Amino acid sequence: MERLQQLSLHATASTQPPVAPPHPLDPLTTQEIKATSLVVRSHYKGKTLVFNTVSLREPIKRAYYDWKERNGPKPPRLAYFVVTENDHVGVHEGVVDLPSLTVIESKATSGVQPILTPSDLQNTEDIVRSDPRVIEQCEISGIPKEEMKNVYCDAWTIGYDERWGSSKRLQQALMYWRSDEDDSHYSHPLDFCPIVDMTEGKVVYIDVPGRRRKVSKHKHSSFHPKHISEKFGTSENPSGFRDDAKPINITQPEGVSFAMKGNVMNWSNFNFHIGFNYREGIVLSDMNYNDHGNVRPLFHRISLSEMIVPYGCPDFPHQRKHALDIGEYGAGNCTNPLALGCDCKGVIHYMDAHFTDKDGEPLTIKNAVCIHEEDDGILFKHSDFRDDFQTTVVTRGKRLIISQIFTAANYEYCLYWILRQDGTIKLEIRLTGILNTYICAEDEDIGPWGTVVYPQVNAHNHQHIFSLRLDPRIDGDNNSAATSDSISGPGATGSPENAYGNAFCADKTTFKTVSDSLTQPSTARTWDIFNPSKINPYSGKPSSYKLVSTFTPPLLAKDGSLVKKRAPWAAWATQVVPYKDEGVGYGRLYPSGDHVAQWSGDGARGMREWIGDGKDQIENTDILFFHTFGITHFPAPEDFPVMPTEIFDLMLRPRHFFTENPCLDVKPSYARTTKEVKAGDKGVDECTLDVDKTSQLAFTKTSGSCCKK
Ligand code: ABN
Ligand code: CU
Repeated sequence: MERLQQLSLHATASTQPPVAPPHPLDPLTTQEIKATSLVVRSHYKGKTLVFNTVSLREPIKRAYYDWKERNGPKPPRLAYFVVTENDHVGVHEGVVDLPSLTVIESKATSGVQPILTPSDLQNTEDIVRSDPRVIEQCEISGIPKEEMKNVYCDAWTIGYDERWGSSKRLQQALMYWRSDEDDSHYSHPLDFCPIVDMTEGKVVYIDVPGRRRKVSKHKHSSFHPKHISEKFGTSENPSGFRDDAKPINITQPEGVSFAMKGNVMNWSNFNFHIGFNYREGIVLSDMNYNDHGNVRPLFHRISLSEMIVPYGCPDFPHQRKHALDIGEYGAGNCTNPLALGCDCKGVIHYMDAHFTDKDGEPLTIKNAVCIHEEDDGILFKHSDFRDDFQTTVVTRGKRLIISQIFTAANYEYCLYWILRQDGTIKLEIRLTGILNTYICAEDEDIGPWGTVVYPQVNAHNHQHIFSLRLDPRIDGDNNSAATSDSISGPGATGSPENAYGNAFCADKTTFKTVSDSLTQPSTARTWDIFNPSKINPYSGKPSSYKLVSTFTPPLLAKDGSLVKKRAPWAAWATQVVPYKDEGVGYGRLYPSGDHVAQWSGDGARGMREWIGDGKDQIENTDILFFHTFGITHFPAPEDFPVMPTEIFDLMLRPRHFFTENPCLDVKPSYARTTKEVKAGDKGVDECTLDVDKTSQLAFTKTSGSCCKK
């Protein structure tokens, strides 16, 4: 308490506002976080506060472009905060104006709880281990009380449990046992689930199943090098690792071909701002493409706005396992520091991420965002068969990758935002880490709801479903969206309109209202986001970005389920709503609501509110395009004890945006015209010019020469 008083005295004494970073979308600096918490402390003087969130309140879109494009003033520098107070359950949130060091908005919201931070999850194990009723349950499971130090739990938000609703700030503790500190505990789940009141710091209930299962006596299944050595090591090869580990090194002798001015990236005609926040993690904003001097807007903002991992076991209390990892924990809060040479290879630029700790002190994750380039294979190529393919052009591409990795207790999500030189924007997700597991008895029939991935380990079926939020600005603020279906031509084979039966075309249906935009995927479906006022002079079609996304599983939870109530957006592949400056992050950011933890799913929040009666007009106006994608995961033994990365992706491709291949101006690696071939001229040859000094033949000593002479 003494420390708190000291800090609040400091708050009133501090008159100097922190220096703002250069760009209005730059995340808060550590000084700004500290200044915010001092102001907040003095605002709530006398209260015992726990800091939960201090993050940039981004400027509203109009204010941003007034500054950026219309010579207007710099938008106000604002910090958004959430604190909890011991005598009030719910969310205390507000906004601090940093230049004046004043709280300009504050409110208390009940019916929900704030996002859980890593620090909220760190004490739970100690609380659980020392609770006498948990010790008793461990004894029933076959773990004597002297062994409590070997009992572990993954602390999850309770999601929503109607026995308590949102009246207390609760966690469910998914229980496990290790025989040794270095074990992976996921091969030894326990069968009961304590509920912990975070404010009281105590266990309030324990869910105990009807059928008891003793902890498994099988050896732990782990994956660290010492366990691999124990498992596979031989006297000739004690490590047990495969003997094929020749290094693959990446060389970029001249460094990178991107430039960063603060957080603003310039790369191969793309220009955009890279932001990062506690919740969405990486945010790409104000993205433009320089089309031979004409700077054309693409997207105002791109981010992952929510996700849900619903599990499919119908038995109580497994219905509670449906983590909304972005809204309940934060892809930013859970982000990893990345290591050069392992997480990221090549020439890397890193960005740190700054959050608040529970005392309002800045907390920094070093190297949270990795920015680098990779060779991207062939960008385009054509050879002429007339001279045995000697007339040729082959141009290699490179790609820019902005990535982060976050840990959601058991799983790792590796997020790669990838730009290609043809204007394509890709998102690739690599899912790794460990399955969430539950115990099964040796003789148990677990039914169709999971897979036995190791003796006595049941991994329940589940889905990993994301919401991609796009705030498009394709050639301007007013955009439309449409489905684009590949369809066979009308009429039967032999009919006048399709005499040979081979006809097919793209059938585009523009969304007029929000209801029209609530679409489902089909095998032949893509979606277009376009500017109806900007027509391509060649194709006569509007300037577009096409969303190509094939990892689009149906939401398997039914109407009335907690999952569908709390993540209504997950039931549609797309939802397009008008942009509005409203909500915690201005501009309809979070489709499961501003505060997700312990939301019952009732009432109109987030996407349900934005859809409303579905009648809002969304044609040729400022729209937000949400896309649901992901995978359904039926676990298998190959996913255990740690899962090899499972990859899923989507892309946004320019279509009718350019008047020709936009990367013709990328220099080829090798090109010869027919005349050059006839005259024996070299043409463009980056191979024999010894530019590529590192390529070589695998089984001879000859180096260079990738190309036929
Ligand atoms: N998957 C649930 C979760 C995420 C982050 C931290 C704890 C639990
Ligand atoms: Cu999974």
